[in-house]
Amino acid sequence: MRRPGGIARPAVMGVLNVTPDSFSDGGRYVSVDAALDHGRQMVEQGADLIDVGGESTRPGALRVDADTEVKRVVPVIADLAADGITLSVDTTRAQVAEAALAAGATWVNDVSGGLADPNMAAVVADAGCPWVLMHWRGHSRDMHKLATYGDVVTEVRDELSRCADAAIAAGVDPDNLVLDPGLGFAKRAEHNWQLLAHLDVLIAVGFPVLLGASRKSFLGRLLAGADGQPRPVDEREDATLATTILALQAGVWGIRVHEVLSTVDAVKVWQAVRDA
Ligand code: PMM
Repeated sequence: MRRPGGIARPAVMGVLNVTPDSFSDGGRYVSVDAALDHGRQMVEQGADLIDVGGESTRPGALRVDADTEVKRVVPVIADLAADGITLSVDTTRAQVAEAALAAGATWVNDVSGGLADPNMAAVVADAGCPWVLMHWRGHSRDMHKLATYGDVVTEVRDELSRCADAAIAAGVDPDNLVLDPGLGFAKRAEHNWQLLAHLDVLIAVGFPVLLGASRKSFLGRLLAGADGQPRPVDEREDATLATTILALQAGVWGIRVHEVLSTVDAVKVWQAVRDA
């Protein structure tokens, strides 16, 4: 089993969005101090790495410029890295990745799978760092209309495999690659459920797989009340945990979550059963 960045399965990646508008934690950690406190708290709770993002990728979100993204993430990364915390930068831009790596991040989490910025592969290859390639078909503003599939499971697998091939051709060490099916990105609810049901198909490609289902809208819709309104974002934690257990059981390497404490508890239960 590969251990990207030395992190063994099951890995827990804690989400730290330093944005005013992310769908689940947007606006909560905009000040550097609040972000630092939350990042440190997630590490105390057992997160293996913290994923710092400065651009919202919520469906329909408008883009911010690269300088704004750098200004949001770099101070947070620099301070948390000084504490010895393992950090990934959640960005699709090579310029932001470069600044984040210089500030102390040691992972790049690219929701575009390397497709958004032709310079990203070279930055990652030069840094020799792990790179999460997430399945993506276009920026948030347009992604809803890109959610058309014949067989979502094999199409996501094949499109991600091409991203991995391109990364390797650009000089990235295969041992540094992690694949992520990108739940909610150019996917309708039924696509997310199908991907969750067939994680084995993506895992069979041979790279560690990361899954991000935490608090996403397909869970909110599943749990809608009698009035048809989706369950609010901060009341989707139990459903998120259910996806975590299913993903671990399917064999993923890691999970990307907002709520670290309950995730680590669930991981411990899963491990105890596995080892019994
Ligand atoms: N989801 C979001 C952002 N970044 N990165 C990866 N690798 N996988 C994901 O599923 C993913 C991601 C969605 O927004 P959030 O940061 O508010 O969860």
